[in-house]
Amino acid sequence: MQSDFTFSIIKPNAVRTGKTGPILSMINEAGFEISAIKMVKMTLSQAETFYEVHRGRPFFEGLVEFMSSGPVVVMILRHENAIDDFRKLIGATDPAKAEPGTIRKIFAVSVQMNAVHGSDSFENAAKEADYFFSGIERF
Ligand code: IDP
Ligand code: MG
Repeated sequence: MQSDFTFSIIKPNAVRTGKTGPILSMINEAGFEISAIKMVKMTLSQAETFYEVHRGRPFFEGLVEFMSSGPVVVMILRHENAIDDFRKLIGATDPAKAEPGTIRKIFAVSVQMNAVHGSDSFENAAKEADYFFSGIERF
């Protein structure tokens, strides 16, 4: 489905190693407009809620532990066809399979620590944006 916004997270590994600026710069150069942004540190239980759809998968526990291990940058990004275009900009989940020049290819250190999250559908983008941002925090 077409959508004019998506939701993204710069994951703890990337924030911790000083990649926030370079990643924001790539997002900016690709033409996405930041319509909400802040830094948060999720509790384990908040990360579990965010990744609820993956509960039961073999990687779930490691993932939520990782995502609550340090601050992340959460944002709402505007662009025509935002969801698909942003997934193209970040590349495949597994950085080994990501296209050259994608954010994950450049900044991921493993499948788990793959630098960024991008919503996979309009419904999830709306839900994820609402999970982190109140009305007065988005423009
Ligand atoms: P996506 O982030 O590309 O949408 P999902 O399948 O939704 O990928 O998985 C959510 C996140 O869970 C991934 O971004 C990655 O951090 C982690 N993950 C997915 N599959 C694996 C795996 O096989 N091993 C370790 N972590 C994984
Ligand atoms: Mg996903």
